[in-house]
This record gives sequence, C-alpha cells and structure tokens, in this order.
Amino acid sequence: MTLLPVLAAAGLLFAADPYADAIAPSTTAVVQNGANALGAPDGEFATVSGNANSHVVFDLGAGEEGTGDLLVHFHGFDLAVQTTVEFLDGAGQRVSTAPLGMIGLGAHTATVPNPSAAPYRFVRIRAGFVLNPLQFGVDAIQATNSAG
Ligand SMILES: [Ca+2]
Ligand SMILES: [Ca+2]
Repeated sequence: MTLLPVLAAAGLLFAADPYADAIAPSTTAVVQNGANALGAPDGEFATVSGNANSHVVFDLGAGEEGTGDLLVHFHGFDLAVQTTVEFLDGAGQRVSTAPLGMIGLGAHTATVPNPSAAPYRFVRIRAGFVLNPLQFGVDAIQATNSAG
C-alpha cells in the first residue's frame, strides 16, 4: 500500500472510484436492499421496482463524476427490460440520454453508450416505454471514465 501515494502523485490513479456511492433522494421507484447496488460488483444486488413513471437515481459521489460509457451490472428477473438512462451533472441537469436494454435472466453486465463527453454525477434509470414497468436488480453502477 505504500506505493499508492506515489502513484497518486504521479497521476496514475483515478482520484475517485467509478462506482455509485448512494441512491439519490430523488428516486421514486421502490428500491430494496439498496446498499447492494453501491460500490464494486460483488454478486449482491438491490431490487428496483416501480411503474412506468418511476425512476431510480444513482449518485456516483461528490467530486467523483464519471465520463464516457456506463456499465450496469444488473440481475434480470424478466427476459428483457427496456429502460432509458439519463446522465445528470452535479446540479441535476441532464447532459445526455441513452437507451439501456437489460437482456437476460440472472447476472449480466450491460454497456450504455454515452453520447456525451460531459462529466456526470448522477445516473437516472427510467422505464423505456409508457406501459413498461421497472423490475430489475442492480449489483453495481460503474463509469468507465473512457472519455476526455
Ligand atoms: Ca463513487
Ligand atoms: Ca453489489
């Protein structure tokens, strides 16, 4: 561990971890075992459920904004759940939107192609269709920090 300060000083470490730290209070969906969606993937997942007007908002952390594509480590209960991901900045303003199809039962990782290089702190996942309820598990939310 003594190498870490040296690596950080050399700019070789990310200043912050790329995972969600919290579920934001603006979440309207029902989230059970929410802590399981935070931090690095570990096989333990939170369950998100709600109607087509509900959404869940993940907070990557203050000063831990992500960039680039997003990885959603999910646990599918339905064969396919179509959702929309909105990337929000630290002020809650939307910087981009992308579709997220969570395909397959059980544990999978989906890549959400983020069309913007703007940093984002919050990730809002909402139902992709008017009549499509939200029902999925989340193991972890991870920014790839691939842009910029
Ligand atoms: Ca974080
Ligand atoms: Ca987890």
